[in-house]
Amino acid sequence: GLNLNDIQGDILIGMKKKKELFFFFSITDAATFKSKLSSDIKPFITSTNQLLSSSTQPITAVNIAFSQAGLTALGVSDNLDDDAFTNGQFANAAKLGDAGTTNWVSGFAGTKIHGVFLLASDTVDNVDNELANLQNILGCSISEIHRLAGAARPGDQEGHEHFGYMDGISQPAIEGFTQNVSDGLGTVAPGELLVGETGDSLQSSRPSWATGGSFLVFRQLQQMVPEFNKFVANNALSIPGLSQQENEDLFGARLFGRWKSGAPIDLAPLRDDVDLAKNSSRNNNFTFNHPEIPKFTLASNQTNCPFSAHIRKTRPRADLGSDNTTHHHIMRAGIPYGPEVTDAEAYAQQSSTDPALERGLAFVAYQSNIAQGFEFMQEQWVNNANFIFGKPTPPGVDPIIGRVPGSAADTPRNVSGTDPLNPSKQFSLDVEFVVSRGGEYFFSPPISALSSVFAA
Ligand code: N7H
Repeated sequence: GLNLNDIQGDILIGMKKKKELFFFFSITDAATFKSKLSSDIKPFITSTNQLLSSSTQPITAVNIAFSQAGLTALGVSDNLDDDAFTNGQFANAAKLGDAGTTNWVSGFAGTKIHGVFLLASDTVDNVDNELANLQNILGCSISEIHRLAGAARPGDQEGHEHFGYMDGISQPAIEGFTQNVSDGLGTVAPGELLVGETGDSLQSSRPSWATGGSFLVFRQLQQMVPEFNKFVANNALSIPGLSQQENEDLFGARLFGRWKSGAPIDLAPLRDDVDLAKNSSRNNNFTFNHPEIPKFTLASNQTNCPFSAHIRKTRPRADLGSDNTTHHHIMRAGIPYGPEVTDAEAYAQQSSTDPALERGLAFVAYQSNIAQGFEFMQEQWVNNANFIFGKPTPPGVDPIIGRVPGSAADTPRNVSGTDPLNPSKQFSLDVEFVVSRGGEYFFSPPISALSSVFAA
């Protein structure tokens, strides 16, 4: 079985707190850092087991992860056998489709970042106190490169990301770990998410100390919320019997594959259904196929859900046969960052250029193999206008996060399937709703490694 005392808490279940700080640092004194890490920092690193029971949850949960540059700085020379990790995210920016790296936060550009602390709690004060504690222990052995403060959105928007859609509903269920697997979801082997575990295709070539670790993909993804809202309003559908507002909401929902509530449009194709959204045994119980509908053809029918919808592009379910045999799964653990839209932005229908008003998603994805997980999804599915393959009209790119690699930000991106009355209709998007501000690839090691290979 999995060693849940050794696997860092964020990987399989997420720290799920209202506030989360990502603190990116470089190591300036490796010898001091190593000794503090193994003696004084390690006790603060939160395991999966600690998070699972409310009686052992710390006030502020702490996780730590290292980039390849960080491993090198610490003299950890074992090859983790993941090329994307070894090269770092900056080297892969063009492959991922980022519109150059001019939008990248300067700290992410290059390989300056050695590690990241993830600190999660109910209040900003708790998080700040814990960071001060860690900085006090580490003294001058680290220096700050960048920080990003995430926070759940206020009031009834808690759990929803900045475009207003509920997030975190569909996650891979793990064999032998996830209890109460939702109807409709298959399970994946633990080794798809954890290095060295059953189902890790490179299990035999990983260093043994790395077992139970996971690669953490971090992306700072800026969201252009007023622009998105304006676009949705301007492209309302015209389904008879639906009000103007309903036609607008339906268009937005068809870009994601879920309503703002989280209800899947595959099961609620015309109107939102809040009861369905909240019911965890039903809100993942769909495959995009409808054998119960006479003459329904999976290969060509997108009446319920466009082939290009964000959740269909990132998890095609029946389109690829059995969902759990594709081996392209990630565990998502992101959180929104940045302020709510201001009245002035809403009125102007565009985002302010004030850096203090930047908002988006602090995207976190775990997997045992970055090329098979995040990179495959972004490059082969999301950005590939022909995916899902074999459909009568090319689906186009994912309207939310899809990009045509090598193109400028205002290059039109084609999308089809959004209009159920005319599914072959293509339209072109010349605005980007999600702008990559860059990120880094990290390894979240098993906690035991912090006092063995990392301290040696
Ligand atoms: Fe997505 N969003 O909050 O609007 N995502 N995502 N994502 N995403 C999902 O089903 C969003 C991004 C996946 O299993 C939902 O849990 C935003 C990247 C996957 O059915 C919503 C951004 C990648 C799933 C969003 C963003 C993915 C998923 C529905 C960027 C990987 C699960 C909630 C700012 C390359 C699919 C849910 C499944 C779902 C949003 C980015 C992947 C609402 C705003 C970069 C695998």
